[in-house]
Amino acid sequence: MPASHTNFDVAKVRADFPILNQLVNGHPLVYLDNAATTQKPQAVIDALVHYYTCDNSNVHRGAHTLSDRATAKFEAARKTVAAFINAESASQIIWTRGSSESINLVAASWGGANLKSGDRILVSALEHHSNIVPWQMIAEKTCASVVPIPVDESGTINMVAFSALLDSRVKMVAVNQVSNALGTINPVEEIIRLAHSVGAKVLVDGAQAIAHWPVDVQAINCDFYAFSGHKLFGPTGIGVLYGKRELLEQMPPYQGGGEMIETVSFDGTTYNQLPYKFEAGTPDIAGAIGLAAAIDYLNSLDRVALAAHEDALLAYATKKALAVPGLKIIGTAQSKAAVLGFVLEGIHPSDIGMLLDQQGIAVRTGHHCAQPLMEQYGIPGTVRASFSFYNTFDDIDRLFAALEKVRQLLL
Ligand code: C6P
Repeated sequence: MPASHTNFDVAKVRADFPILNQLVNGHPLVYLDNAATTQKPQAVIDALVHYYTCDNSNVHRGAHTLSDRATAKFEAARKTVAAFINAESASQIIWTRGSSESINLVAASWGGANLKSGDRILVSALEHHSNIVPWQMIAEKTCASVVPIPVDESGTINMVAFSALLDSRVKMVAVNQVSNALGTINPVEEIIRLAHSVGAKVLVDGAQAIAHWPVDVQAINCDFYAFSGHKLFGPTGIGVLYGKRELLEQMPPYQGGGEMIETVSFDGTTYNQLPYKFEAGTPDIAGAIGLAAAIDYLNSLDRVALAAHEDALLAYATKKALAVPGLKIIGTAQSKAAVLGFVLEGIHPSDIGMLLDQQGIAVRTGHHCAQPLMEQYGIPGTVRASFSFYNTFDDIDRLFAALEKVRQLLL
């Protein structure tokens, strides 16, 4: 099978990711766990090494050259992110530790200030725990309630049921753009339009979408958008929260500490302007710079070609999966991105994961932090192969050849 079925030059991009070129358990690594975290191109590794070798310093504080340099790069990274998602201004980009912290920030700060008894927060049944639990926590404090938006057998949000849930009690709708467990692409523009028609705000969890196609927060008109750097070829420990300016301005700080204040006295404290109001303490400076390097790298590639390649990988893997006796694909929505989840009759997903690993193939198994969804399917978990643009058709052939060995061994 050729490395690429499209014009996209996979071999060229693979050379940018040194980690891919290694043996695991005596076999060339096949990395199919990109929904958990993506690998890092050399440009990101170089940016981190350069920062710690030449520029390391604290930001916004020091009266010296290194601090000035670190601050300039850190703030330039914020502008890079703003341009990448087409935010109106860099001041609407809040650095966090990742998608989870971004959602927790909105739930605690916006939710704490705006929710009251009887209010409703709608979250889809497809959500990652990070887009369920923070809402449950704030609902408990404010006497609001979290109501699931039903999802059908294919893993598609039931838009009729969603519309029926919308009324003046709904204050927040929190949905992912792509489901991490199934790969379903949700119609976020339509969800946002409908939610806004009853005055609700919308948070989009972009953790699984951001790596796959260009996101335009103004075009989709979301109120908040959350994502993690490590799922976008950047470092772990850095994430992003975008918010509409008027909402961020009204929201109280999330955490207290250095940087988020304007003045502090025992008579009272005033808070810094956006985005610093939400950034207590020394941030992940290297992480922000590394994330900007990842975005620059991605921008240097043809993103239309990347997306087409990933779509072709998913179609090819789906076709192969359908030919495996006893295999059931979990997640068959019409619109899907880069995720193939499945169960194999008679074999536990974690046994499959372990035996694939012995053949050099990295997948994730389990509930994928989406227990309510697994409960709906009546399964403890799935095997999940998730693709990125550096995967090849040969990777997929290797996956299914290894799976056949697992079947022969255990059935
Ligand atoms: N999903 C997966 O293997 P953090 O951990 O904060 O970077 O991202 C949390 C998160 C939020 N929303 C979605 C849709 C996600 O997929 C994730 C992370 C990983 O599916 C790790 S559990």
